Amino acid sequence: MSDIEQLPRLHPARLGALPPDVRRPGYARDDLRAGIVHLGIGAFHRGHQAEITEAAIEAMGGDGLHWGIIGVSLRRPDTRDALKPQEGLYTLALRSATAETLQVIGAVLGVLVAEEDPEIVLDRIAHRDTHIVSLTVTEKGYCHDPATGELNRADRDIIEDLSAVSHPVTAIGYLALGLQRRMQRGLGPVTLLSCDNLASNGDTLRRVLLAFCAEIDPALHDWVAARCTFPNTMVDRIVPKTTIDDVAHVSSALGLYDAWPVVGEPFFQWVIEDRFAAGRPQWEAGGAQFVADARPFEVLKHRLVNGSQSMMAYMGVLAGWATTDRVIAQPAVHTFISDAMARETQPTLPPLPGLDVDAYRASLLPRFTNPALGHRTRQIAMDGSQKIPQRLLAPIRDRIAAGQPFARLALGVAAWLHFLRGYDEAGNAFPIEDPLAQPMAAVMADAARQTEKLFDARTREQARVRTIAGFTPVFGDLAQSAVFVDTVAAQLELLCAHGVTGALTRVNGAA
Ligand code: CS2
Repeated sequence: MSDIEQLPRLHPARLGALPPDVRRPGYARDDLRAGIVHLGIGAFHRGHQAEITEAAIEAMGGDGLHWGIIGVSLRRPDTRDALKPQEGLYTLALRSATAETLQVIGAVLGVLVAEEDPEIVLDRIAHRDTHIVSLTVTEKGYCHDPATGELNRADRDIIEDLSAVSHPVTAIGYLALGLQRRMQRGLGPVTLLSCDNLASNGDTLRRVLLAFCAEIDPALHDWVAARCTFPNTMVDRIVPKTTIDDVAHVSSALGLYDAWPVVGEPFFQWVIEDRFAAGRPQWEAGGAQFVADARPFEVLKHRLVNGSQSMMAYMGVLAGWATTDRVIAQPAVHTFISDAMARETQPTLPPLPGLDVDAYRASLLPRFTNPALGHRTRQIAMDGSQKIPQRLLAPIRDRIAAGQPFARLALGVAAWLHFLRGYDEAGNAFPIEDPLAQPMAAVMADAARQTEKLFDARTREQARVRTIAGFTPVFGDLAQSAVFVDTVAAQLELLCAHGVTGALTRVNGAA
């Protein structure tokens, strides 16, 4: 047992022992009841929505006390195991380069592990006090086809959930059965609130859930379609995976052992369409913005924030830069990301009335530079098949449609393809963590076979990219676009010949 673990455990009875500068729940937590069920209680939810819910609970006085959160982990028990002895309490550490604030959050009342006890999760969704079911299950948790946003009926877990629907394995299966139970109990509808980085996340959730419901119970399909709402949301805060060092640092600052704090940046944004079927917390008290249409904000964020992060991640993994602050500290990357955002991505954005997009864009580089976060490139690089379509391919399509160049965004795509080989520039191998890793590996192997006899580098890379882009679940019809194939192939050729730094220097020097 480490010294830290010997400290008294963070617990509601010990809140009085916290140092005075650590914020703590400013409401009668004993009276807090659950009104929200959250599927996928990872670091992001605890570092984002839960903090804002805490602010709403405080601001709403007695009315806030029915907006506590029951978190659900679909499979892993680790969050429940860490938070149970703490009765749900955990610390949020917000770090900039020069300062850190600590806040003990009380909004999460408990965590359920679906795999251990599916019934209790379904009952909670079907509880009369539940008004919102929110989700951060990552992009792949929607079991959709990334190129079209439709339910992926070939997904193994979806096939399983459709054939044996009493013990689901997917979030979609849990939602469908939980809502079916609500309908059967004669309870009212809920709001289904997606907080993942998917294009039109609410619309996508609605589409896949309704497709699933139609298969198992047409009456349920009609009930959900008519009564539940699915607001689109844009969520933003960088919340890396918590490390052992974070646990030690936060616990010693508290003087109490917190087994699983969360670390994030001070920046926060949450833009939500105000369409709630059964009420909502006053999240504006914590800084959330309510709008009629959140989709332009999603496009802004996925393309500028996440697109830049993904490009930095693949280049970083290839070149051996472990965290994003190290990547962006390379002058060639700094120039590249600034130019990619300003010259290629920003012109593709939809109108955003009232938003100063230049200022928004300028605010991103300091966020990426934050050295206190240690945001790992390997973490961001995961699940590229689910991320690249909305982050890089969507703006590329817009550039192609407008007849505009996109060499920088193409270098981002080429870096992903290069990363998919599974080894870095120093020859170190790494695993590809991606739900489509297997079919993509097959496509890559196919491309390698088809091109092994092509000795002209450009012809070879073109043939390679054309074959890989034929993988329609990710690329849609982009293999048909000669300019897409040629531009990505040219960048892949640069990466193969000159490595990340060499390719960046050449692209930075181009018009
Ligand atoms: C990151 C995001 O891991 C990733 O894919 O790009 O988690 C990113 O940090 C957040 O979306 C920022 O809001």
